Amino acid sequence: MITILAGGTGSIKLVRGLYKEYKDITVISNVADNFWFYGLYICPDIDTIIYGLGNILDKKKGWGIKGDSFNFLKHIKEIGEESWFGLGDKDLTTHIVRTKMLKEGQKLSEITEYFTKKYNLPVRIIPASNDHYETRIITKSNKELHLQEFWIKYKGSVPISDIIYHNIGKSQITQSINEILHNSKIIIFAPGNPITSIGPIINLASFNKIIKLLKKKVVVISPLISNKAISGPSEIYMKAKNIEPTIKGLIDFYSEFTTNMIFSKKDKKEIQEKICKNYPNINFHFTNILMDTPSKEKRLAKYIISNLLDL
Ligand code: FO1
Repeated sequence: MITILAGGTGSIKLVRGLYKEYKDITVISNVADNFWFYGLYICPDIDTIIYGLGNILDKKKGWGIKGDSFNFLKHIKEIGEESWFGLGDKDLTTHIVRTKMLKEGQKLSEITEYFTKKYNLPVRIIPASNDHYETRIITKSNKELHLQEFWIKYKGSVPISDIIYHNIGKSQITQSINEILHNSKIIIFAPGNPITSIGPIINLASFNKIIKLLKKKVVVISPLISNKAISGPSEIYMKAKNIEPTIKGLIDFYSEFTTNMIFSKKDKKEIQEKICKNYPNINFHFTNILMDTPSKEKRLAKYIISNLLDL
């Protein structure tokens, strides 16, 4: 089995590539960007994986359902209510059904399995936790904003002083995760935001303990090329956590969790000449990690399967 830690809108590209090349796939999804909106429980990262593998994802936006309409959102705006979060009409179906099932007492992992079956996806998608904890941005004026509010409502324009995972200390990993991690041939950290997509998973106390013991089979794919995020606000969030927003900062951040990291060939010279001597326990691999076409998604998946499956 290959297990992939995923979150954000970039991870699905790798999940999609691997899913085409290898049949026994488990995705552990970030849940710390989940939030309540209009009484509905929204789980963007889980939905991106489901829609992406179900081939209905709006690939241009990277989230939501392709060709969706936004009549609900338009109308709620017309009556003067909050409309900053782009809930599409078809997408609403997922949030309504999920919220109903949650209120009936089902766990998020059970609900996610239900959707996986509805869309006939032969993968396991496991929420990192069935408990609600959330990534919050602490602003310089000392306000706490949910990640979605910061990034979408305020368009990332508010000065940040810190980022926290609110309630993580009281949250448990989903029960099946321990066995899944132990049974995996490799555990891949998708090229997601280290602070808001992968960070919330690996900082769950029991996850953290297990993954450090299994670091020999962890493979991290860099979300940065030439010290720039491939997409999204990785650098902003790394800076807020006092992590140098560079390849070096990224290696430092992940060094306690992994012995294998994949970077773009463009970073080979810098890493080999200046960085790798400080990290003797990490094997650095170089290939083309940009996945802007389906064939590049498959190419990276093939690279991983041929070079890193038997660690
Ligand atoms: N991202 C945006 O930038 N604007 C939106 O209005 C928006 C709506 C949305 C609705 C459903 C969904 O599943 C995802 C949505 N996203 C939107 C993406 C989402 O905020 C991020 O991808 C993740 O939370 C990052 O982990």
